[in-house]
Amino acid sequence: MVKNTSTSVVTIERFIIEQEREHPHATGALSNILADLAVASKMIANKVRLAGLADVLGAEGSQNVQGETQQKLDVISNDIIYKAMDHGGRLCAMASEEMEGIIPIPDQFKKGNYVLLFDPLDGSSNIDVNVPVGTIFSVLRRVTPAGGDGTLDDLLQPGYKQVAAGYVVYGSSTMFVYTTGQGAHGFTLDPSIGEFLLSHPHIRTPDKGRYLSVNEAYEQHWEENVRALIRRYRGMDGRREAMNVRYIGSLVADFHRNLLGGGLFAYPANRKSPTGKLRLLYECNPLAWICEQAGGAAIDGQRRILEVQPTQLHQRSPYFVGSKHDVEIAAEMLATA
Ligand code: P6P
Repeated sequence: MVKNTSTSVVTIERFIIEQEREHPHATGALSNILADLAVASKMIANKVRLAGLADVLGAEGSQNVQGETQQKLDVISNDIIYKAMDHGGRLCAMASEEMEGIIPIPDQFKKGNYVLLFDPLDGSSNIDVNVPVGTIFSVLRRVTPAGGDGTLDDLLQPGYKQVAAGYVVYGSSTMFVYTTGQGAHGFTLDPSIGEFLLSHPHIRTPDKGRYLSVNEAYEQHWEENVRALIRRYRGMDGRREAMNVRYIGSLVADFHRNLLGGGLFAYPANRKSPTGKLRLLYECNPLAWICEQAGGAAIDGQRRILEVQPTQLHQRSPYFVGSKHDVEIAAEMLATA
């Protein structure tokens, strides 16, 4: 785990600009997208912090496209990101877990050359019990001609096409972790000054995991090769020392702990979710890229998840992400039919 040992105070805005300088042809648009997302996440952090007090608890009552009851903070977080990103002139379209179709940029605003996909508040079912939740985002360059509205073609791109990816974990502290392909870097919010400060530069995830994050309640619904894999991670076949099982049921929290401490997060397909539960475009892909940038790996069971060509906005995928050695074990054991 990398801690920032330098005494210099580096804000996320300054870090983004310094990284931009490494790309002489950069226009600054991507930097602005990241800076705007940092502002939106501070606003969401405020809402999450006050969840118990500001009567935003409890379900909104409506259902989202996933058929899940929307928590009030889901809706609020979605609106915060939309309003922070719709007018900057850098995006030509957006997509959110909370909204069925493509989210167009309002007519009165300039259309930019990027698209943003996001899960505004993942793990929201944990909100009422004060378990850490998170925001996840993915940025792609548009593939359709500049100037017009973005289309599904701009959104349905494989994960290796991402130009930026990140997450925010609203936990004991609020952390913003992102990559633009120049390593994965973590920033911790100092609420006394309202700034994200560099705290985890160049995150490296241990090659071999300490933690196993999987919901074993589904064991009866897994394929036999998945059951054998989980038994191996738990040291039950003598081929690997046992990993500690840590499963919060909040993807960003489980992923973040494993990224820093080393671990394997698995959400296999099961008879209830035959293509897995997690969404490829705005959950699996952004976290996979961050993990790879930190030296880890991510597969869907058969191939590198960033190579999967999406066909639907909200498509799901089986997911195995984390320490390289442990993802390699999954690839080996799941290759067998
Ligand atoms: P299960 C939360 O609803 C979520 O999307 C992820 O944050 C989390 O990892 C997963 O679902 C938990 O799913 O089926 O284990 O409760």
